[in-house]
Amino acid sequence: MSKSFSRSVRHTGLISALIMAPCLAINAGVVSAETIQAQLGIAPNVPPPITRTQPATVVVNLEANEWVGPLSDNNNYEFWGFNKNVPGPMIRVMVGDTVEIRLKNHKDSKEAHNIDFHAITGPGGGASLLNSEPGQESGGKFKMIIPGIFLYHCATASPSIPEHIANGMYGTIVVEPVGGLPKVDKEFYVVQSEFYTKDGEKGETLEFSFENGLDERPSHVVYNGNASSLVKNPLRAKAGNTVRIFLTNAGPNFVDSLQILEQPFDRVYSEGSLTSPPAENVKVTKVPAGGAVMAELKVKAGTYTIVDPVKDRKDKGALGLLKVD
Ligand SMILES: [Cu+2]
Repeated sequence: MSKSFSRSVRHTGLISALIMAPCLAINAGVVSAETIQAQLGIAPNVPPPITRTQPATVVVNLEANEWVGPLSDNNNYEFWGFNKNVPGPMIRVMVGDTVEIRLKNHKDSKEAHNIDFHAITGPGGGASLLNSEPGQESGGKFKMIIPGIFLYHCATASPSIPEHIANGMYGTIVVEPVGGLPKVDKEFYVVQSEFYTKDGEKGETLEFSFENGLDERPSHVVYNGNASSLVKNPLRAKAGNTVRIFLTNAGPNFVDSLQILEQPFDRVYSEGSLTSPPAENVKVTKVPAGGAVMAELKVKAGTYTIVDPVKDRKDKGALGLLKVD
């Protein structure tokens, strides 16, 4: 166990396809990989691409929070999330890195929280190591062995895993393949998700509805945790830029359809795979619940409309803008 962990750490451990020794120096004479602090991207911002050529130990500090904040122009909501933002930060690492996750659950939380990383090979995606009661901290070290774009989410069973997800406890981790991703001009981080609220008047703070969740009847389908996040604050690029969107579908129920009304995507890396060749010239791509996509297009001047065109989802918030100067 790392000495840098605080005394309140309850669990620590290491999961990969091969269980690693708790020290990175495998043999005498081999120097440990450098330890660096992760640069976290707060949506729609993306952490910078990996320029390292050697794996590192990347420390990621996350905090579980419960707070009241705006879900739409009309209503607040009782969010649960990571680092007091929905979605939680985007984490960017590379194959071969050891990711050291430290999850603190804020002392004012009412619930226990943890994290299941879809990037992690092993039982529960590390969730059992990261269980944190209010006011406590947990940690684990995980070796990244599979490249791709992956969801991470809280997987605490009480009151139910879907409730933790539906309240906002998710984010994205990108594990770059060796050699990195092709360079582009602009990158954006977007998470689509559903919220299931009880009815409420304008101005009221809305509460989670377990029944509407069971019935798969969301009141809101949104990008980046708010029904007007990408309309009030459009994504911005310049004419001639190649734009890359990392879009994760946190669900918890719907399969998303991702479309830009004005132009097909030049390339779509489906289902979060960064090692399969991209599909080219795609107008609408689907993103399963718990899945992700990397979609790229070269843009001209104008305003582009990002939308999930299914039924009335755009009226529930699944609408965004990309403005190109
Ligand atoms: Cu949780």
